[in-house]
Amino acid sequence: MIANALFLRKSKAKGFTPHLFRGWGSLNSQPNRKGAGFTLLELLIVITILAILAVIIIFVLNPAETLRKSRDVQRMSDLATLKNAIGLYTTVVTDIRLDGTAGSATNCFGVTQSVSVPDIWLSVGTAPSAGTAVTGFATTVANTWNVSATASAIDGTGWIPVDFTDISGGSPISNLPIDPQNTLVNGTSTATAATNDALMYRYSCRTNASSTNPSTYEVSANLESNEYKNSGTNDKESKDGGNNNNLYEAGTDLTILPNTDTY
Ligand SMILES: [Ca+2]
Ligand SMILES: [Ca+2]
Ligand SMILES: [Ca+2]
Repeated sequence: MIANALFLRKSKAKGFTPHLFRGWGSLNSQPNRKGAGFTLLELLIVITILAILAVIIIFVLNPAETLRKSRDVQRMSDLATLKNAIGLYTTVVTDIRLDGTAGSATNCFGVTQSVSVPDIWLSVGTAPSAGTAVTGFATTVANTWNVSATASAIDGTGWIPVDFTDISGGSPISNLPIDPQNTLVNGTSTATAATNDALMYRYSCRTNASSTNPSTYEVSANLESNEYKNSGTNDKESKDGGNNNNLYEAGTDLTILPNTDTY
């Protein structure tokens, strides 16, 4: 009763209507607790503060962006791994076959990027069903997408047609890295036309008329985080020395894969 009376007095002093809170006094009405309990108002304040803190934590940590960033870090690491592996392959192997065939890599892009049927290899399992003509190409590239059912294989049957088992001493990698999302359909990219939005890896090489064993290639990935993508706070896509500001490019010639959005 004493606690109830104190509560009512407090409530009056703070401008509350006492009869509305008469029942609530039972929360701290046990005589032995001597004010150790909480009023409903105090509980509401604590719950509100916790809710605000939760919103702030979610906003600051931004779990979706954190996941995008970790996938981007994986992509940059994967491309570095591929660059090292292909670099070792072209250094050690005499009969270099960057397009999977012997000779001058005629399935690759031409010297001037103007061959009619250049090949692009993709890490996804299903190729786009139609291509779109792009600047520098004589025709559409609809029938030049290459995908593999055994994408991770390193013996030339994977999504990159290089046979890493040809390296004396063994392949430096046991699997070809695949994009963490590895999907063609994303943003403006559709199952019928690939754009830079597709979260997949791309690879191609360049035919070299003066060499039977051309060794220039490019591999690229689409970065998606607000930190690493084009114009991001730590932009990696437009600052890689390549010709496509919306993809992260690596390799020995970053002008092989087109700089257009749809190709
Ligand atoms: Ca780039
Ligand atoms: Ca991008
Ligand atoms: Ca490029």
